[in-house]
Amino acid sequence: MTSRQLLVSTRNTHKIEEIRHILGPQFEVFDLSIIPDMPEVEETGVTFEENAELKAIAASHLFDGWVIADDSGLEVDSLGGAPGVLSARFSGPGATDASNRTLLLERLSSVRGKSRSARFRCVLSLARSGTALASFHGSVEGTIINSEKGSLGFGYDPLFVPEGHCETFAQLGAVVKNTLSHRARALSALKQWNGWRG
Ligand code: ITT
Repeated sequence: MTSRQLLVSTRNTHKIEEIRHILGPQFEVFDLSIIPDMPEVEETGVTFEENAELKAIAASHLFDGWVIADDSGLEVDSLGGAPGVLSARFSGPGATDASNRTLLLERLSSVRGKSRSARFRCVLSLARSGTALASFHGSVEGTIINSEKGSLGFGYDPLFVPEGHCETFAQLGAVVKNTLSHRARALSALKQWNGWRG
């Protein structure tokens, strides 16, 4: 079986690791380390879909083949859907995963029980030669707990307990996360895309 080459327009090493794991041997996955000179794409969109398209189209001008970009984040119901598209930059300039988690816990310090409901969302945009061809969505519902648990994964994983489980993504680890995550669901839709058959 020959694998299909796919460039992922990201410099986030955690995302790439998960995408490789989820897609398996059907795809040979590259990241932006193969285009070191590509300028940073400004994420000026107001939706995950817009930002995913911006990142996918930018890389597809510089790579002759299939390109996807992943725009993803956490929506917390009691915060009106924040941090949302700003998930990576939630705590401002110089934000890190750790500073973002600290701010999230601060914002939720007086919020109890069911009101701590949240979901991760992922939108993948598929592009080729400067044109966006399709987008694929995935989400996973869950709850934000009140202190960090676990050391696996990245981003908000130590605070997010997916529905149907008692542990965070950072405790459950890659094998469980990659079967039910927002990213796994969006990638499953990408794998089933009709256009691969053409
Ligand atoms: P690229 O744009 O280069 O892909 P990025 O980290 O800036 O990398 P996004 O703009 O899509 O990516 O922001 C995603 C943020 O949402 C990420 O930095 C995490 O804070 C959070 N996030 C997304 N998926 C996550 C996951 O599976 N687990 C934990 N946090 C996640």
